[in-house]
Amino acid sequence: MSTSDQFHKKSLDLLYEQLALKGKNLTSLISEISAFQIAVPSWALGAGGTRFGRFSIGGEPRNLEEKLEDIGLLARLTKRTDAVSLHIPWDIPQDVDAIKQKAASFGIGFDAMNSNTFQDYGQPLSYKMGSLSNADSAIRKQAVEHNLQVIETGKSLGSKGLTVWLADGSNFPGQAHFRKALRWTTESLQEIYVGMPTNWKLLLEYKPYEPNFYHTVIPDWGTSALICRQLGDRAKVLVDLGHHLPNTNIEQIVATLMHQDMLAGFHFNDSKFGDDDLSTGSIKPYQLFLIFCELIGGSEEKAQAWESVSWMIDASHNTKDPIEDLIQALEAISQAYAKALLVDRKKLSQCQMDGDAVGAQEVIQDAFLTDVRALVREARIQSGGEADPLNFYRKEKIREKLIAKRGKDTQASGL
Ligand SMILES: [Mn+2]
Repeated sequence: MSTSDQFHKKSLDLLYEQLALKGKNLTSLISEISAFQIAVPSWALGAGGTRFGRFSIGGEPRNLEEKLEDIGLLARLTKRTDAVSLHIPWDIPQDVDAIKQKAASFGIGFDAMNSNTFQDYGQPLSYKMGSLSNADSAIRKQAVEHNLQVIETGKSLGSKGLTVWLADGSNFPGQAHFRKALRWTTESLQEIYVGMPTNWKLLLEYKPYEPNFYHTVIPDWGTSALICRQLGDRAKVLVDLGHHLPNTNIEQIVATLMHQDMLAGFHFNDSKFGDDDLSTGSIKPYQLFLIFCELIGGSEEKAQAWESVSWMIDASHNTKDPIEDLIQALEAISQAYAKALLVDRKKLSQCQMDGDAVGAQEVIQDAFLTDVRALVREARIQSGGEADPLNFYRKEKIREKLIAKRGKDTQASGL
């Protein structure tokens, strides 16, 4: 037995005994961790960039088929992802049946579709001054039709959702009419909403700034929720962790949205200052854990069903190998989830009722400070994944093999 296998066995035995003393069942924890799957977007497999430049990592997937191969590899190593979220027009499937077959061969399904009206990509009219909120009705119509086309593509693939993130906004005071922009956006989204099949949901994302730096049409969860209310029950708010101003209480937003059955899903990433697209859990693991505490609480207390929430990683890998970064992100998400599962919710509830702030903090931090790495690793092993995916990836020299096969200067579609 290797040293790392021995270490794992000892850690797991210890954890098993400790959790048994706390009345926790290791088997059910492992099955809950194993069942939690997170989608990977089609734009996450290439080196990301900033507006200042982009540095290729070599061996990047050259087409959708190769992106699926990379996600298939991730799925095989980690057993924590079973779906791809496609971005249109970056990844339009040329042969739908072949793409479906390829994805199925890796056990990969199709999560929510992503439309793109934040850049010009060969369409007749420019989105420079906005898309769904544009003052020109012909541009709004074009943007609506793009979204309807994305829905059609998604239907053929078996997707069940449309994610809309709008870059619309303005850079200078006076440039845009706030109320008109909001009304036009809502009207455009209404046209898109009625074009969705009845078993689909619309995930409406928000972002406080960037690429516009004075005003964003949908800057926060409240504005997104207001619009969703006007659309219908199948429109819900999408929370992207990086799309908040520093120190925003995101766990409270999650609780509030679940209270209204309005949480569509999550985009996982992390940030220090703003939308930095850093690896999930790399900056604020405690925040991630607290978010999972609210998610589990909201689901257990029947505010909103766990199954109704979509999960996806949405990060940019400017300096890391994207596959390594995704392995780390999936691990961090599983750890946060596992820790949140350890919270003694009965005790916490009692502390809350008693006004025992000290006791409540002890309960929360007892779970957070538990080392759950062996638990997450064991869940992965039992699911048939690699014990240590990152180590396996490096030892097998997978990036080097991808460079040999695809070339050193390949560039995946995306930003
Ligand atoms: Mn996002």
